[in-house]
Amino acid sequence: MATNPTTLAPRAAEASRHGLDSESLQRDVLENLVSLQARYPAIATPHDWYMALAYSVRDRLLVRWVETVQSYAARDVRIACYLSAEFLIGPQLGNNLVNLGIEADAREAMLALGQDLDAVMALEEEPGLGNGGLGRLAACYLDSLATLEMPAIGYGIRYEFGIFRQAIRDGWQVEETDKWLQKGNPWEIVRPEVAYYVNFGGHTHSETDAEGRFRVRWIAANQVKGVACDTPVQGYRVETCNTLRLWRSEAVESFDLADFNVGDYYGAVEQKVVSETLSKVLYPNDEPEMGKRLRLAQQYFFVSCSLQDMLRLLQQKGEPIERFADVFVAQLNDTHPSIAVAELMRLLLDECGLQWGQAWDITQRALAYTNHTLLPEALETWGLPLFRGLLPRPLEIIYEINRRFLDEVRQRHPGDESRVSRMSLIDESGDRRIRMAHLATVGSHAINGVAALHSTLLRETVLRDFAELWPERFHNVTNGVTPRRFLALCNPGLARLLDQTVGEGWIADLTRLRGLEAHADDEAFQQRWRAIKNANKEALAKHIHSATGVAVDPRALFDIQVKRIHEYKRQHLNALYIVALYQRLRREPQLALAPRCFVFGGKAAPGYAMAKLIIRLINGIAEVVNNDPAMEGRLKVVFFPNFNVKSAHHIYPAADLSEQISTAGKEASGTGNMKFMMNGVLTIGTLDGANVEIREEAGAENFFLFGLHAQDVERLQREGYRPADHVTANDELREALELIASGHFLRGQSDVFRPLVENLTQWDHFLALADYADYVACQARVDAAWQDPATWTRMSILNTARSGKFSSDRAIREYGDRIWGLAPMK
Ligand code: TH1
Repeated sequence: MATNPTTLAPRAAEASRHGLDSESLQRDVLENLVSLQARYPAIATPHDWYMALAYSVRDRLLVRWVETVQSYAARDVRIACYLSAEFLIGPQLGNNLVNLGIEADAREAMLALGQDLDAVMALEEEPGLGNGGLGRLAACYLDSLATLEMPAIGYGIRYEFGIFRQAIRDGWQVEETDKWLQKGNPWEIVRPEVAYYVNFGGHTHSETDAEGRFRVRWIAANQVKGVACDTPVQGYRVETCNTLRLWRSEAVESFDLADFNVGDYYGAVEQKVVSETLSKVLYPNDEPEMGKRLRLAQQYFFVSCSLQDMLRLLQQKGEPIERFADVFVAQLNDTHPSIAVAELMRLLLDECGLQWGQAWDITQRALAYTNHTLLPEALETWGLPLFRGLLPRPLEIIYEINRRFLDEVRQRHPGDESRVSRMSLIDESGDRRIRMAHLATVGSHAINGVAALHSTLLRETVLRDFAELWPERFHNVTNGVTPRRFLALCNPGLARLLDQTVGEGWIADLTRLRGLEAHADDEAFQQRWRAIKNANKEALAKHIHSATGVAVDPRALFDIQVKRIHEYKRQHLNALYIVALYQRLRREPQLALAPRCFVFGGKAAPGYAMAKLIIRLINGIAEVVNNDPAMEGRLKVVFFPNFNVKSAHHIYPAADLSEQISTAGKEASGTGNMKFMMNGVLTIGTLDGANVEIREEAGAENFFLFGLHAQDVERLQREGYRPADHVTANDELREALELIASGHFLRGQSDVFRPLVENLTQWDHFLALADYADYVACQARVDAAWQDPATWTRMSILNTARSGKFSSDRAIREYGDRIWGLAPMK
């Protein structure tokens, strides 16, 4: 590195670098206990010990963090900015220990202080700043960006309340607020000096400035201040420590003052409350959009702060505005940050004084868009009155983008006005609405889907006209997950065996797991493999017992479906099968079926009645099955409450079978499917999302496939699907539906599950009944394979061995190569 006066002198850096050994950790923990928690060992609470250790670990990140930030400022690098309304980062302590390579030292240090590391780690509150897969993906990508030493910043919202806590009362989901910040957050560094103002409401005013140039001024009715709250993101065993920068909203002083001057004290305070509401709570909807004004305000708020921050960093680097897209590339995580297209244009035009052509060129080169869903109800649109009221200037810019874009379409396809209205950024069919996916597509140089099948369907359906116009802009980047958290951290037993078998290199290069294939048939190896799985199952059984009171037998087949509750994910298909099994076993107690324990976990959006009913049904089935002596040793059903990153750590490693049974064409990718695969779990699944590629990698013989293909689903729905035909044709299915409708699983109350059964028999939008028979047949193949431990274990080993593709490191390399023009610095 060239001499840079602002860089820490090597000696100063060395001095502030804390030792990574257990003695120095122990010393620092003790010191922090006193100096930060004001406690001494005899009276320290377990949480005090957690805080003292967390601060000691954080200190070890800080030098790397500061040096990383300095090197990005000083060097000629392109920085990837990942813009996302959600970062489901999960607990930080364990992950930082793994990535720093000091887990064993920390364990030793805590032991010397009379503390158990696992118990201390279990005390960390989960930062639940996301709903599900989309938010967790963003967090996995940050881990890989740092590990690959790629210059990157994550930008999002620092919600005061993350995803709600799910309690189960009388079988129903009850939402409780997530007070994750109550005891403080040791990983966060607030930077009051890094703050920006964001406009809302008011009107615009055109004027000619002193040099005779036309300029637009936005006279806002209201401003909100965004303050940077940073979290370090340490790469795995590297010096790079990147930044996750989340914006917290605050009231703007000057606006208060104006009100104070006219004596409106209460008005001023109210304004303050409104401003702080912006980053108060995460919207708990996964997939379907809400169309709420506050949600749009949140999106604009964090996007504007982030883009302003990038402009400031550009200036700090001494680069001219013309170089913006050479220094930054911003990835839009779904349409939630797609207002960036208009906001970057506004900043370049109104604040930096660029001409339209140049501003548009920079915007398109700087932005790229990832689509995560094709479900029509999840595609974001905003009604014009709402949008105009909140963001009058961005709306004008969107109109101008649209005018120019539609001119281009008309030139390419003269006279094709139906194409023009299909592609317009404004949907004029009903009340006029802005189509955010179109805005993101038009404003980006690259558009991608998240699995091969999804990217193909994206090009053929939702964005077909755009893919025809700009085929070269469309890509696929199949999702990935980090093997640090979802293997090394959560499955230490298996990690040790992998270290011994293929060497420690697998953690940073997951394709090395291929080396396991040679051991797949080795009996001694198989035995060790099974012993690890069994230990994980015993541990999960304990968690299940303490969370639900249900005792499960670790020797049973653990058949697990954990994910958000949604009709397209078809938890009810799984439930129907359990009811059918239950009836079979009652009729034929001698049936040679392997004992199974079905585990469900996942939250329903608070306003999604059918999803909540599915939760109630599962709990109803669990109550009946688990209390029926005839089912003892045969069947168990568990609904694990409040599925989140923390509980996921215990669940993935303990599963035998992973349920990935969405209607083909509906699940864009899935990422839980990958976490299960890495942990040696076999999949029963449809040809949907990344399942297709999982099966390709694992080998068809190591995957339990069933169900309609995406084209069949599309055709059936087009030609008219009649679910009742499947009921008539299948006695077992009919009886299962009747038993549910009778109230058998709700202490005789027959009205409660009626809507669910009627929905299935009349509409069945996600074709659960059409896939039912094949699902049941496939489950019989699962049962047969399970009854032969050598076969099962071989399949399990091969699944782990062939999971290399699903590392987020591979995905991030692809983004770097194909979309960002950014290579790992290593
Ligand atoms: C999910 C997709 O459903 C899932 O298939 C995919 O693996 C994951 O994203 C990551 O790519 C989505 N989550 C959301 C959340 C919201 C809106 C749309 C989607 S798509 C709020």
